[in-house]
Amino acid sequence: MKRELKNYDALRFEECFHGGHTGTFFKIKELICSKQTAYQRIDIFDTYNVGRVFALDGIIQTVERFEFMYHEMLVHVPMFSHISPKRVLIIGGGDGGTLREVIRHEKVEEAHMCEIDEEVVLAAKEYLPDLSSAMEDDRAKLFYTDGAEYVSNFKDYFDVILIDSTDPTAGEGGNLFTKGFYTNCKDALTKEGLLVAQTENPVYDTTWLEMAYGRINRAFPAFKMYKGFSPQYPSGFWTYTVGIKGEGGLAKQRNDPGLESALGYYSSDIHESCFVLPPFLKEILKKL
Ligand code: AG3
Repeated sequence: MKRELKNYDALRFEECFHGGHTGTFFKIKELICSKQTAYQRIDIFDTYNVGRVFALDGIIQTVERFEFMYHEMLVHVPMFSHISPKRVLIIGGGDGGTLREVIRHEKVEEAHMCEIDEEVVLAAKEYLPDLSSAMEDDRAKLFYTDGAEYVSNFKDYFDVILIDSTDPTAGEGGNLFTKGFYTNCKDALTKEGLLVAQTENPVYDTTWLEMAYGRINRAFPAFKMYKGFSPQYPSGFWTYTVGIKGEGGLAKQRNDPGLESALGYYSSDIHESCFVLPPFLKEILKKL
């Protein structure tokens, strides 16, 4: 007789982080897609309580129920800090969550998304419709090539650049993060342009955070870190680093009541408070 699969005997997915001594697990309700591409391994599965999960080389990229917290913070902090962001470049971001938030800003005329692995985009279109919907928008322009190379073709063009990469140690993330890359990003930005990169958690292993922060710091005249809560990733405490090209700071420049009332994490208060960092983290940054 066929026995129904119960939550307690389901298969499980584990992301092991930082030496393999700690990690996050999800019980798998149904495996949706699992494939090796030319660049990395894609896994998408359904869970019992947090919707679908999308991972690259075993590193969690998106958890449907929580992804809004990460994507809203990556996008709306720089987008509301810029007086008029018309041209935006996303590097990575193949699941479409970042693009979706960018497209919500009516002033945006062009949103380029440069994702090296087209298979990620195809999988997101098929299996993650809530994230990938904005890919159909007329203002969205999708490119499947190396982000570092793509950005080097532009001078004084983008108002905001968003780096929505996977971990530098996983898949294709690694080659994006040289000082030369950040300098090319600065050159591709307009006078008051802003770059934001997700810079991982400040808790388990801060090697990557320190490296990215240090390099953005050297490539841009001004820079700042902010924090957000992102339960889908290790520790839930997430950091973002901004490179500021012009004179404008990072105060909120505009109100958009229609958009803001539809958001679940970002707000004017969050915008102001996210730049307040705890002493232990300031201590780490002081050394860089
Ligand atoms: N970008 C950030 C992935 C990093 C997650 N790190 C981890 N799970 N250890 C994800 C892309 C979402 N659009």
